[in-house]
Amino acid sequence: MTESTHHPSASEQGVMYKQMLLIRRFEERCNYLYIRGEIPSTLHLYVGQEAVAVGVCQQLGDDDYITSTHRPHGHAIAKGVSPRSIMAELYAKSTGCCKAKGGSMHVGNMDVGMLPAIAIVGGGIPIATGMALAYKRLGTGRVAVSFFGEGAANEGAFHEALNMASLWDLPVIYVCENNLYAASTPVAVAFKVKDIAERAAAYGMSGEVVDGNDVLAVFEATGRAVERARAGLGPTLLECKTYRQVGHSRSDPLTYRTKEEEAEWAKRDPIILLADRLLADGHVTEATLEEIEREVTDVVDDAVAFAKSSPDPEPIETLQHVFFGEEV
Ligand SMILES: Cc1ncc(C[n+]2csc(CCOP(=O)(O)OP(=O)(O)O)c2C)c(N)n1
Repeated sequence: MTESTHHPSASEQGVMYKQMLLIRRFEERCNYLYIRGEIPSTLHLYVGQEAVAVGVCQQLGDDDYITSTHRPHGHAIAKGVSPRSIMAELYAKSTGCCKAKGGSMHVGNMDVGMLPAIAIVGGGIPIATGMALAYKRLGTGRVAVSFFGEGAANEGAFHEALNMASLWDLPVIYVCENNLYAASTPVAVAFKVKDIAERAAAYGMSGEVVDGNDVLAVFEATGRAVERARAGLGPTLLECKTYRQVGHSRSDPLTYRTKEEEAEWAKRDPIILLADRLLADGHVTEATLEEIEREVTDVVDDAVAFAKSSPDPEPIETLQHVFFGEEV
């Protein structure tokens, strides 16, 4: 098969810009609300990694399922889970996407192809592999995608799943978001290989290193992987090199990395990179970008208003939508 690369059109690039900005503004608001004590529990923010979720999900349909991690807000928004339902979930309201039973680390919506996120590091990898096995056996033409951090690539489940997927030519894409730290552990002390994508060779599958801060590069690499998967040519390991611009979760003093490193990565902010490119290519004007900013702010305001005005779950709901064997 000759692989073709689909370069995103100006309008596709505009859509991806808006989505990345929505994820960023949504999470900035979450952080603010969290610090004010309005939303409970903890948050793992995706700030800086938006190009990965958006570039990948832009290549998928509602029937192509993704698995996600403890850092799932970006994946959820990119896959089409409504910001209202995510915010309501963070507020633990009954209108939340998991009816207040999941919280930040479990957001998702099966209707748009996102299994509620799994906070066990590496936990989504074998599940996506199983979904891909089902897709293949049913002859659906669908593709499964698993997002995970580089820390998960050192879990046993990663190796077992990739070997099986490759053996059986399963239509699955493993998206490793290498943000250089697994909580406070730098990649240099956890990996002997330079690129995690090299591990694809060990299982006889395609592997590719991608600039994870360049949404167009992520989009194009995913397009090639989706094409291979749908053609029955098996799985791909995409390693997206990126950077988490904020702490791992709440109260992370960030003592394990330098301010200089943070400043270097800030220059390669994925949203600014795309804005600069759109302006340089004449696809947008400053006024268009300001308009998108206003639209995104409206969506976030609306999500917060919806969440705040939604009802708390009734006590009986504790027993609903869970498996007891009997409908309550
Ligand atoms: C099996 C398992 N071990 C440990 C943890 C605790 N934990 C939560 S996030 C995290 C770091 C994960 O790093 P990585 O996979 O690189 O993802 P990132 O946080 O960088 O997005 C750890 C160790 C967990 N949730 N699950």
